[in-house]
Amino acid sequence: MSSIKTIEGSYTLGSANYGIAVSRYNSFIVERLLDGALEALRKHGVEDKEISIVKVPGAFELPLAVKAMAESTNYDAIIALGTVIRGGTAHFEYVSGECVKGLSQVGLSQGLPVSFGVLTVDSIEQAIERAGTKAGNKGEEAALTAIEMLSLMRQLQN
Ligand code: INI
Repeated sequence: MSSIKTIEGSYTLGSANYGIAVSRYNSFIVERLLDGALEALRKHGVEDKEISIVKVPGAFELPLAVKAMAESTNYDAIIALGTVIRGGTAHFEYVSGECVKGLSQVGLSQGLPVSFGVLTVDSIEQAIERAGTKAGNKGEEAALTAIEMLSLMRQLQN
């Protein structure tokens, strides 16, 4: 029998506080991502009192809000939700690039899980597909990732 130890997160962990940062731009899509994230958290036993929602204007603003949330130490994991559509903006690359870079920096510098639930797509059709229709729900996926990564971090930091 191998003596190699494997450490992996799971969806069962004690109580935890989750912050969800939501950008209002393309809100008709982002609200579906939020529905998916809330459903996933509740399905895994997270209570509503353990969830806070913070709203910002657009995906570009997500990193700053998530940084402040992380620094507040009120949250064990943060889920960032937004939608950037290439067809809808000439500065797609800037908005999506700064958003992903900023969110990943916050997670690394603050040492807490920050899930990337931001759709970066070519068209509204692709966004709809990834917001709970044909191709899953990116918000649900991000929430599940937050739970799993928090469980992993708790094991690694023990
Ligand atoms: N913000 C988004 O979240 N998605 C977009 O598709 C988008 N477009 O198309 O421009 C967008 N722009 C706004 C941006 O995030 C900032 O709010 C704005 O530039 C002010 O800083």
